[in-house]
Amino acid sequence: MSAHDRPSGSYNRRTFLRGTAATAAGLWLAGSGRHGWGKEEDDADLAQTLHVHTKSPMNAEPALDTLCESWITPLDQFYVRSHCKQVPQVDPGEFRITIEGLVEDRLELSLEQLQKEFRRETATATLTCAGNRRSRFEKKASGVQWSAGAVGNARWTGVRLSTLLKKAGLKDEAKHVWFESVDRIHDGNTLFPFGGSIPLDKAMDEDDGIPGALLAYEMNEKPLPPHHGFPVRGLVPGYIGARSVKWLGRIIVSNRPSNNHYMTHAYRLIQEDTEAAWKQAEPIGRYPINGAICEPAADAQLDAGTITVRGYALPSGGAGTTIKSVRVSADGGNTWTDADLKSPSQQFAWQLWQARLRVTDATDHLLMAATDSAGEELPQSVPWNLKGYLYNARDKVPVKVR
Ligand SMILES: Nc1nc2c(c(=O)[nH]1)N[C@H]1C(S)=C(S)[C@@H](COP(=O)(O)O)O[C@H]1N2
Ligand SMILES: [Mo]
Repeated sequence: MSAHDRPSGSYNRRTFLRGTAATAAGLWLAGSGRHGWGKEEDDADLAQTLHVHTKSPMNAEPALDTLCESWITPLDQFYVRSHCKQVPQVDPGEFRITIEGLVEDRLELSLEQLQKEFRRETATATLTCAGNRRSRFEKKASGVQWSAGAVGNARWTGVRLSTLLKKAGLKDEAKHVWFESVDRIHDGNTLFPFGGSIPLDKAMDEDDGIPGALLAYEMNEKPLPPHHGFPVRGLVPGYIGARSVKWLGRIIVSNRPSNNHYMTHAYRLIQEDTEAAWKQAEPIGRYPINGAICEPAADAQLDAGTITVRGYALPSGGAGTTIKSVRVSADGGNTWTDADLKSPSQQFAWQLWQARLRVTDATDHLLMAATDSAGEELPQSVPWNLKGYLYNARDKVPVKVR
């Protein structure tokens, strides 16, 4: 049943829901001095704290020195990566999410039901775009030329996906869980929603208290901001950002991976844009280890002597994996200095680090290496791919020393 053909008997309840949810959202909007969802005000706010690559769709990242100041990334420092030209405006009172497909009982839930009828769970997890650090490829890859700021760490609060799937009841053939957004993306003359899927095993993973996936309605204890998926988004710890679908509308349980454009013709590692190449490559799920030097900035002027180097390292996205070590070098990798790990060490979350490093007038770049507890390390180089995904080589920052 859609919002349009609901029997009139449910009118009072819907009006009531709209009232309470809108009041909650209204308080937040008033508190932040905003007047609407996804309007020009939000874009102007973002542009004050983020470097905007493109405005429509909104693609923006923070300055690296500010980014690595805080283990939990403040909302106004959190990168935005959207494919739709306009932020969908969802009335929180009208919002319904459906769980359908290979389930015993189709569910249709309001925001209020999600928030009141299911246990509230909070998970700290780092979200990273598969295109983070794309601009570092020597041969330019297509897409937004991200520096190393398409990554952020937040506390996500919502409902475990597994809880909803269990309530709906899974059929035997169920193997994958699809997420579909309410946004509509133009490509040539077709219009389609953003979407993606994860294997059912990941969705049902409840190890160590960290959910395999969350339907998040809060980010750092605030309602999700419009650009980050208000009112509800998927959040899949350990997977590339593209699988954490914003402005969530439908969840579909299936026996095969989603056939959404962003599963079949994006977020795969290909060398040339042919049907055969897309078919042959696998959709990217888990992200590999990554990391970057956030300070000093590229081309910084330094005095010879001991300097402070800071940055982040993200362990590969497997359960239980944490960063083991970070090292930096001022002489092209001949000698290395261990960095101090400065933040909590958690699976699915980045590690902030800092090192004191001697630079001389022979130093023309700084290098960073890292390893994680799953045995992954930042590679010396990354083979180019057409769409510029998963660049995770040792970071190399050019500097000038006097
Ligand atoms: N509906 C929808 N969900 C989406 C996207 C999008 O364009 N539309 N972008 C994805 C990508 S590629 C990334 S990296 C993350 C970015 O989330 P953020 O903008 O909250 O940082 O959202 C993902 N979810
Ligand atoms: Mo992304």
